[in-house]
Amino acid sequence: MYDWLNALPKAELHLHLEGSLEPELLFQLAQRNGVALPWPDIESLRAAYDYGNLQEFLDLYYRGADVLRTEQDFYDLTWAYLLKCREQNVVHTEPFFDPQTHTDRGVPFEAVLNGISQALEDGRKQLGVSSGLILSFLRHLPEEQAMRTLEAALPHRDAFIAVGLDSSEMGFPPRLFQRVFERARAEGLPGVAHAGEEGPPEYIWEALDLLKVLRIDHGVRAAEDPRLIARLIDEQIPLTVCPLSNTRLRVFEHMRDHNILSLLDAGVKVTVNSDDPAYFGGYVNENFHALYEHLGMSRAQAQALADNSLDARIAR
Ligand code: ES4
Ligand code: ZN
Repeated sequence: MYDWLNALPKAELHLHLEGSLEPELLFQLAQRNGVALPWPDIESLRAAYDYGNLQEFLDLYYRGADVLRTEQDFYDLTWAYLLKCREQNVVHTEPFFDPQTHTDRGVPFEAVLNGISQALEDGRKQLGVSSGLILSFLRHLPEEQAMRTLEAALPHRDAFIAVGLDSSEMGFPPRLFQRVFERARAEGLPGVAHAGEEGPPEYIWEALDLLKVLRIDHGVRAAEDPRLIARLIDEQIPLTVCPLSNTRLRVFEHMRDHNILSLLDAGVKVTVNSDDPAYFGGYVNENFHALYEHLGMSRAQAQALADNSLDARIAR
């Protein structure tokens, strides 16, 4: 079964490039850039990968991203992830990056974008992995700063397939970002948004009705609202679900409690994704393995999840 799952062609639609920064590369870049780290070695960094909630993870994720300084760093980060894609039969990927995490530290927007874009281009040519990049706004910062980020990105409009919304969810509802998503849409950039990971179903309604997103990232708390579930099924709105992320961040206490297969069987267009694989203990295939191991996922269910991922692509 594991070999069969690994061989399934699949797309990854919910992956933060900064969250694919493995400890080995993190330490290598820290040394290359002369950045002092709060962890004496790789083992003590790994020991810190123990989170009680989303915010505890984000604090570590932003700390780790501080080693990314040059265009070459962003190239190396993206290339390492694309090698994983090839290894795991991820034939298509639509990764996020968070420009504000870098520009707020003084790294030029173009250094970030050029490093990532060059790696994605080389991935298409040399690895056969197709891709489309999603520019994600940090929701814990004001909408004006997201708008400024969009303005900085628009001269490179063709480098993107969509805009996204991530970071701390509670207290930062989608309605706060209506204008920036509207502006992006006017430029031909559709939206996706994290919603219903830690936040209530209401945030998913807002992402759909106010931001007019094409997909919901996570969305697992939709299960609390039968009317919302009916709409997701009726409109076949994809949910990019991240099982290992959800258990690591205590959205579900144990994998056997996860609702992804119930949602699938109910007719919701759910997909399997890794979110921040370096921080959550696995890439896409390890997420599929966990569903087999703890939820008894069948081959037919795995095939449907993989088919959904290819079907829910924005870039074609
Ligand atoms: C994230 Cl798991 C998750 N949720 C929200 N924002 C994020 N950024 C990176 N990983
Ligand atoms: Zn995410």
